Amino acid sequence: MAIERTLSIIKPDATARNITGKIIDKLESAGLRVVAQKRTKWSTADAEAFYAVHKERPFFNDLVAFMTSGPIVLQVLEGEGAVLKNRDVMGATNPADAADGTIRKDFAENIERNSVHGSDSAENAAAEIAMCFKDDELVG
Ligand code: IDP
Ligand code: MG
Repeated sequence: MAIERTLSIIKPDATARNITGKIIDKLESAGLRVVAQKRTKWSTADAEAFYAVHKERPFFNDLVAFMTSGPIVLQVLEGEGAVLKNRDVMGATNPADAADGTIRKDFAENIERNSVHGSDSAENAAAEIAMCFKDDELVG
């Protein structure tokens, strides 16, 4: 499988509990490498743009409120099959369904406050990375 890059976000529930290091440890231990990283806080417009694909979903407004409720950590991860590997380490969206050892199984509070985001395809990864970082902020 090819070397890929994917967008990862550590969400406000996790920054609030001071567990960003524990989450990054799981990502790095799985063979993913952080090639860009910044702690920031999204505006409502930022969150609405990022999650535009979900704007018709019933949870959209709550999701935007949650994602703007505190700091987040945006990161680009690189590695063999990084998109799928990151999704594997994250675990299922609902922590009740997440496999043992995954980030969401170990750390998520519920289906919304689930600690991490990860791009779901190579195409979406490229678009999400471009939304969050300039080319010269990626240092492999
Ligand atoms: P994913 O993060 O596993 O890719 P998506 O379906 O893309 O899951 O949903 C984006 C985010 O929206 C989830 O990570 C979670 O924070 C929130 N979310 C998804 N489904 C629900 C729900 O049924 N209720 C509340 N929030 C949800
Ligand atoms: Mg998704």
